[in-house]
Amino acid sequence: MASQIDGTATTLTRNKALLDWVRDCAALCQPDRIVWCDGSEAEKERLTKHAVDTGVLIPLNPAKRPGCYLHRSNPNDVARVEHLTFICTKTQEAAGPTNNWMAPEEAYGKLTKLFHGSMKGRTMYVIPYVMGPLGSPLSRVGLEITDSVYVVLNMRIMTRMGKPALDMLGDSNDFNRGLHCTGDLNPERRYICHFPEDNTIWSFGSGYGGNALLGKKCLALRIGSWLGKDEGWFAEHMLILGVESPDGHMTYVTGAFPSACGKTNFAMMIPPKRFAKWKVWTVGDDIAWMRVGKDGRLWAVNPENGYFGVAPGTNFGSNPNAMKTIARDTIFTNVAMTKDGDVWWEGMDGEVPDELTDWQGRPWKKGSTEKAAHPNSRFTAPMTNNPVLSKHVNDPEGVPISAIVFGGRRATTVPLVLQSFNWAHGVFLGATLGSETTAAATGKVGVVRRDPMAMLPFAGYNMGEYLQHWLDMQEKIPYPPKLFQVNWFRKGKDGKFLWPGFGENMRVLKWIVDRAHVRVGGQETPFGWVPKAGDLDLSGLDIPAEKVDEATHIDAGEWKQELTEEADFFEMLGKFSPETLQLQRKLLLSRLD
Ligand code: GTP
Ligand code: SPV
Ligand code: MN
Repeated sequence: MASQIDGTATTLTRNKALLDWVRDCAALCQPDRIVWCDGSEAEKERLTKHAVDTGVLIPLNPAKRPGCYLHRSNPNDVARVEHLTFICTKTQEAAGPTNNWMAPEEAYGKLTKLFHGSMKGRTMYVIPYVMGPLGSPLSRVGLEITDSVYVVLNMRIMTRMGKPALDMLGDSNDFNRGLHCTGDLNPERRYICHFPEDNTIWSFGSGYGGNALLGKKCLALRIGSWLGKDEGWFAEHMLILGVESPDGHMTYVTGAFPSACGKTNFAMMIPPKRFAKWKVWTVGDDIAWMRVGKDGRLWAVNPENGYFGVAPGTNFGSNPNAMKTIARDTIFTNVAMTKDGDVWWEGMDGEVPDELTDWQGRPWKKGSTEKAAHPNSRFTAPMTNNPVLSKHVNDPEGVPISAIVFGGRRATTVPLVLQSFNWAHGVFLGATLGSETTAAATGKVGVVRRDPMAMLPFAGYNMGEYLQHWLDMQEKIPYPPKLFQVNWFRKGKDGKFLWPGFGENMRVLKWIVDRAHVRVGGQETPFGWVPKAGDLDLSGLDIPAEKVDEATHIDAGEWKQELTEEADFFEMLGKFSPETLQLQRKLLLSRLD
């Protein structure tokens, strides 16, 4: 078998460390075949045909969705598994109280047994990829070994995959070693293990999204955040957008919202009529890597190359740019299929079809109490399909950030928008972010939990140290972005959202941009700056003024309860819980009293 490795590989790379590692993985997993991925069109065609022939992908109607395919996961494998995700550091303290921890020897031992012989009868694909624009000082090379052709085809969309990655790596040993095997999809034998001290990821027993596409949450966030702490930068669960004002001036904003809480939608937003001369451009929809530029501002790149976006709720009203993005060359996962071979999900435009094939391949009839598409069904689409893709998305330096927005999904308490008084107070707003859980991870949906900076499932080290890193970065950023908090998800007594959201979020974004450039006043409250009466442009907005009042209302009673929960969270963080943030909480409490 060794000759086979060398035979295929040497045309692509002579990197000894890489060849040795691939040989070791092959000896462990014992695949029948090894395929090195070069990222070419011919390879895509070949692998797509193979995926169709083996039932991994179902071709969709080429007249309706050219180049599009449907994939159905095993029904037990449809979301991230936070309880099976581990940070494997020498000490448990390094992983901290919010991560599952396993000692590296134990994790390597356990998973070695699982990987042993796990690819017998299967093909082992070797995927070289880059996270980040080619030539960017932030970019990183990863290698993912997988037995899943679905993973290969997704990684091809989500990363800069193939030859450019090997060219960037050269003969360097500095690459992330990602080993993935689908196994038998038994949740009892499912582990997503990160070894940040070894720049290594081992993932076994899931074929789904964030568990299996190792460049995304595993490398770009968990390993990335670890590197960011050591090297003085940020790896964050953030969208990146550019807002162009009528005079052509661009302002770049990042936003941290937890999973399935609106990043993709905000990043692709189309401003309403009132803001017809404004334009929003997408740089990224899920992950931002940010570092201090020579000019003293914070600069962000999107490490990804495509979108792995939530399907349900996406329609031509809520997110027309996403609908255009997924019109072609897209892989759909766990959505429903129409009779004529198109896709469907809850919240799509138009009439609900009478009959569908549901996400599990079963016949489905209108009026059924079960959902036709899985609530965490997704599309994987190349970013180049996005009609509002920023022209700076491949810039090695990235874009300069003027504002950072933290936003959770909160039915109560948290107002539409707040600006922090200063950096430490803004870090406090981000650190205390609460949000209702969603279908993006297995477990109960709709439970409010603390999700600091939307990074609870993704910080690859001690959460207290992570928050301290945010505080410490202040002195490294001479011209820091302004920090904000938003909530699109507050509900009225009728249980309906008070704020129309989606494109209408432009009204809030405009205030944020104006504040970031110190062009508009604000009203000081104990919680932070809020828009002065009349400063939030509501003209042409077709909802009763009382609803906006309710969405922006701050109730001292509700906040006292909130602050108690925040105290519990800071206490849970233990000895690394930053003193500064606890002081911020006490200051707020004293302002309230
Ligand atoms: P991940 O890919 O999981 O990280 O999610 P995301 O943060 O990119 O979330 P996304 O934009 O895909 O939105 C998730 C869900 O929230 C979808 O069902 C949207 O329709 C809904 N949503 C997004 N923005 C808004 C909004 O402004 N208001 C309301 N009410 N719903 C929204
Ligand atoms: C998320 O859950 O935040 C996602 C989807 O963006 S996944 O890639 O599965 O993590
Ligand atoms: Mn995400």
